[in-house]
Amino acid sequence: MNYEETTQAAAFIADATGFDTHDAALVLGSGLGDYAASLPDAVVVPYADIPGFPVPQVVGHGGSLISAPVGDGRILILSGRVHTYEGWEMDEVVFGVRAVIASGAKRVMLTNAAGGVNSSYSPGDLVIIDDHLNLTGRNPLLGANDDRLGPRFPDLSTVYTPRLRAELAKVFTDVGITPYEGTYAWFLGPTYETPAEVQMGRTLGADLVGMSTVPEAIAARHMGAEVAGISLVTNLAAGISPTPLSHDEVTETAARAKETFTAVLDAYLPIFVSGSGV
Ligand code: 8IG
Repeated sequence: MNYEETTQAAAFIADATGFDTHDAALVLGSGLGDYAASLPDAVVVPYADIPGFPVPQVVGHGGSLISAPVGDGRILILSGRVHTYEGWEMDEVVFGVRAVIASGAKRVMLTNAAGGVNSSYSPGDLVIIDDHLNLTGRNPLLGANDDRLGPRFPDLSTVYTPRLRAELAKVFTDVGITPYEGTYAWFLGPTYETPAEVQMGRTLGADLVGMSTVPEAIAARHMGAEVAGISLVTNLAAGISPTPLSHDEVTETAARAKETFTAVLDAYLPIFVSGSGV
């Protein structure tokens, strides 16, 4: 079922973009969605046109898939994602990532806005994800396994490929920011955590807390793609921040960090797409 729908979506993407294959993919998180608009010669395909694609219920923006030339290859960018807290099924949450991998992407960069738990971080910092904690009890691979997608018991020893993390760290340094690395804990949401839950996360090894990314990373590794992740710390998590959390704070910080985020992606994507290393 998943395999057929994924393959159909990939066939549609090849047809709609005019490119049989793509090299890599990028998922843009909250507040980071307009990066794709800056890329020249992009082909935009609304999610609503792609068979099987879940369409985010955000007023005025149903999300779109963008195909663009980058360096010596092509990238597919998912601008807009759906979350488990909105009531989407796991299969729907990972549909986009599966479709871009079926379209040829061998590497997937996942980006998100997240709460900072590590006290070294400040709002506006970018952090390279080095590992994750799945604290939700959900998993996109629950249920019968389709061996055409990947193995029954995927190894998750290196979800976030060390080589890609090292390349990103070098790019962070080159653009003049600290190459923080951190472990991302997936909480279901939609509530932000209580201070006690943030302390629990800290005790368990979390540096970041958020409501996305982990299911996509799992589905991508299942299919054999390599994964890189970047979190934008938009707020300090509850109990670490002296003030209550608000979505407005998140949006404002994302807007302020846009320049740095753009600088990192502009410098790194050609390397990421070529797969050749730094
Ligand atoms: I942005 O503090 C953002 N997303 N779970 N906690 C969780 N998700 C988030 C947070 C946060 N900030």
